[in-house]
Amino acid sequence: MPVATPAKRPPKALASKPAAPKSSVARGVERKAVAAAAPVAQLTLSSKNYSSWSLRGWLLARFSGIEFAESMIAPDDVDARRELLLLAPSIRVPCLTHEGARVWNTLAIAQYLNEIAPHAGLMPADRIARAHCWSISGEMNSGFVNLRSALPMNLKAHFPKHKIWAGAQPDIDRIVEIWTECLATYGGPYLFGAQRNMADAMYAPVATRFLTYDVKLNPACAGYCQTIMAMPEMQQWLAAAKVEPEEIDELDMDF
Ligand SMILES: N[C@@H](CCC(=O)N[C@@H](CS)C(=O)NCC(=O)O)C(=O)O
Repeated sequence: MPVATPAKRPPKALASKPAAPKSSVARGVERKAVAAAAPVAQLTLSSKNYSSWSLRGWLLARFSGIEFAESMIAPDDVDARRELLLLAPSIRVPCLTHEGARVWNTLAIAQYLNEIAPHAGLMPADRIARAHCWSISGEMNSGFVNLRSALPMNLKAHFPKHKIWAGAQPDIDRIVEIWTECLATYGGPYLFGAQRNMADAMYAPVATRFLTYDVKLNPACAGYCQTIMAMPEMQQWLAAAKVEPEEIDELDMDF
């Protein structure tokens, strides 16, 4: 489980429940256990409601099974941005630091996590499936610009009957084609079969957008969106996003 270390504003959703009083011996044992288990990895993120790349990086880290601390940077915090520059020259999130390594691109994070947690199944074991997985993950990383700008991630919002801008439709059509082919080839419920992997982390924020903006999908793709939303990690992220205080007005209106 990740440990939250907020940089400036503590995310309320991550506050832990008050614990029952413990004896001093029990507290000592607990302190040692906490010290031994302190995560060596730190994942820098911004908004849980709006930052789709943060969600991708966080899902990858959770799928990998590594222990990590979250460091939250408010999107409008100039000082925090300066600190981020020391970690990520791109001044973008997500950024992972781990045992001297700094990794600041989602695909690079996936590759790095796969190296340190090779048995977590972040990438398919089969060479041909792995090539397919990298190809569609790369397509997400570098493409679908119209979809990303026309339908920004906003987990708190729901815009039923949203009118999709025609420029975004080819992106939606291509994603439907990718998902339909994967689900038919590997048998679902995830893109590469029974085990969720890098590709599911890459496309998870697309599933949320399709639901937020009421995008009409074929039954296989609609089912895939539900599979993504039902993942326990996704539920945890959504719960934290829903109580985040930051609001970006332009993204909250029905446009
Ligand atoms: N393809 C990049 C995209 C990273 C990205 O665009 N991150 C956004 C957050 S959603 C960001 O940090 N934008 C700069 C900002 O918020 O100021 C990656 O894989 O990490």
